[in-house]
Amino acid sequence: MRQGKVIKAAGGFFTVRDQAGSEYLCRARGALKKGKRALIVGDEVIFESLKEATGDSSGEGVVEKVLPRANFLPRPPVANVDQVIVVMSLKKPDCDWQMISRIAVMAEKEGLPVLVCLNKTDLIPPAETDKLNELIDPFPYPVIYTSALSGAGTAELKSRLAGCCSALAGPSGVGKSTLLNFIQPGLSLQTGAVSEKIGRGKHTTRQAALLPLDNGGSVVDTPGFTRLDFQNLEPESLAACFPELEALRGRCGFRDCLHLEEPNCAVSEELGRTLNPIRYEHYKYFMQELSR
Ligand SMILES: Nc1nc2c(ncn2[C@@H]2O[C@H](COP(=O)(O)OP(=O)(O)OP(=O)(O)O)[C@@H](O)[C@H]2O)c(=O)[nH]1
Ligand SMILES: [Mg+2]
Ligand SMILES: [Zn+2]
Repeated sequence: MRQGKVIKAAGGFFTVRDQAGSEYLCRARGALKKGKRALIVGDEVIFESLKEATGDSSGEGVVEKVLPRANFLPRPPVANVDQVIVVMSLKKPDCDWQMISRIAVMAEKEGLPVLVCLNKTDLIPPAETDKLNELIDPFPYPVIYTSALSGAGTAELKSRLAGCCSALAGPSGVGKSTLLNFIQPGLSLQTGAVSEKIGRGKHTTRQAALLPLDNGGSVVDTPGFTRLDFQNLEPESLAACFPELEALRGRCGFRDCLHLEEPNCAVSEELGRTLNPIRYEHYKYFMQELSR
């Protein structure tokens, strides 16, 4: 038996990479194939290589067991990452600020650090930079600006990927795969033009794949989405996924304050100070969505 990591899952087959870097195309035992307990990218598994006897290290295998997940991102399903990088383009498609909060909530729920990457800076006239800084300022997360066209900011992005496993998440067409190709040309990931008519990506990346990087890190390139619904999130848990609201814990009149319209809610004091109105709007919007 060997231990390895699922780096790709497609059509009932799982590519598993062992500690030595050899890859095995595996099938999985019954319950691990489909449904709730299905294997996903990032899973640590115990598998058996069918080619071991012949001394061929790369070949087919069978996954026997999945080890407990340290964390789990539902959309697309990815397990055991160390950080989430929210990728947005500034133009083509336009930046979806609320989507940044949405993805961040998913990450916070799993206790994962968030980094925001604003891509396609080459499409923004320098005069608009100040306005951009203002728009991103409400988010309590580190931000890097990149252009996969000019390469600006990509060295910093690469250094942020070193030594850990990151998941890239963001809408289709924002440049996730293009950025990774710039950082490590050998990856040769497929990229696709953004539709001129609707200004959206065309869902070029179809499956999540875990890619080893030459700086000791690894990254999961994921398919972009147009919608992202919360899963397994209770309204009472939402405030804990907004660091600036979590910081108010214990300061409201009610211990289980939902920070909506309760009397003696600390939000009334902090709104416009430590709590940015835009982020609070996102919170209230998500709250409504979760209460439906
Ligand atoms: N001008 C400009 N275009 C970029 C940049 N990054 C990516 N693009 C273009 O944006 C389009 C979409 O890029 P992809 O890398 O396929 O986007 P993606 O986020 O991987 O999209 P999905 O795989 O569909 O989720 C391609 O035509 C890229 O050439 C950038 O920094 N500047
Ligand atoms: Mg892609
Ligand atoms: Zn409150």
